[in-house]
Amino acid sequence: MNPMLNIGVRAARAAGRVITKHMGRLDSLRIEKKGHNDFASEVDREAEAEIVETLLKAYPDHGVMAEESGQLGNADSEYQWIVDPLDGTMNYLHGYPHFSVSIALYEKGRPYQAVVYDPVRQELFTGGKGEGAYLDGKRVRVSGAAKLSDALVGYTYPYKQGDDLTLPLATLKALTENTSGVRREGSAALDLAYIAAGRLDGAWMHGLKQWDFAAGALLVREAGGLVNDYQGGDSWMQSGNLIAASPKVHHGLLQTYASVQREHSE
Ligand code: 2AM
Ligand code: CA
Repeated sequence: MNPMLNIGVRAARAAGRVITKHMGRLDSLRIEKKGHNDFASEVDREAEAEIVETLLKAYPDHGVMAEESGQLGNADSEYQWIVDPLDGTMNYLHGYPHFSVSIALYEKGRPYQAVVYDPVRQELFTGGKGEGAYLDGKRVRVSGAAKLSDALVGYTYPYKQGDDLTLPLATLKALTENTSGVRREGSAALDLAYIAAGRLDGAWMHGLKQWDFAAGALLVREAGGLVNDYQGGDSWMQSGNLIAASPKVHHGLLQTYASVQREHSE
């Protein structure tokens, strides 16, 4: 394994231990409200501190961009770690056992290594640029689903108060009508890892932050899948609006969203 990825895995497992340790005392956690539907707990912070310490101890000259702390370490380094210590915080705070630790390493601004770790199932998804995607050390590929109508797809829309839901709900309706099933499981990083492993055939995601998708998007691409914005371009890295899927399902998702947009611009 790439030595930097190895450190990323060590950091993710350390964060996973913090997360599971506190699962028995969810009622007494200190919770901070960052915005409507947007929470962080002392667990997010403790897990993040564990990750940052592991990464910067091994690589003191690297930079780290972390959800709760922002930029740490050397912002000018060609190596930047993008960290989400607990993706699916809402699930976690409710005791709904579906969340993950997401750690990506960018080299010169491009995705280079990726880890998504599920501390409940103890499943480790890893990948490296040009090296493929792995689940617990075994190579994985996106699904071979040929048609959108056979696809199981994820849908992520973190609602913020005041949002106009017309287009997101029209999209949910179209996905419900045109696929086998829609899942809204609440951890974007894990959805992407599941696409890489062929458990989901694709996903429509809106308004993500870089730490939500940085690791998962690399996993999807390394597993033979596609990640694009809604027009098939690359603006998703800035906007966080993306479609990720196995190639044939990806095409179907792009067409579906295009028709939703057409209907709503008329
Ligand atoms: P989080 O748990 O780290 O916040 C489901 O809502 C998905 O969207 C999760 O991956 C969640 O990540 C992310 N998410 C939740 N609130 C968000 C926000 N305000 N901006 C961007 N992503 C968010
Ligand atoms: Ca997140």
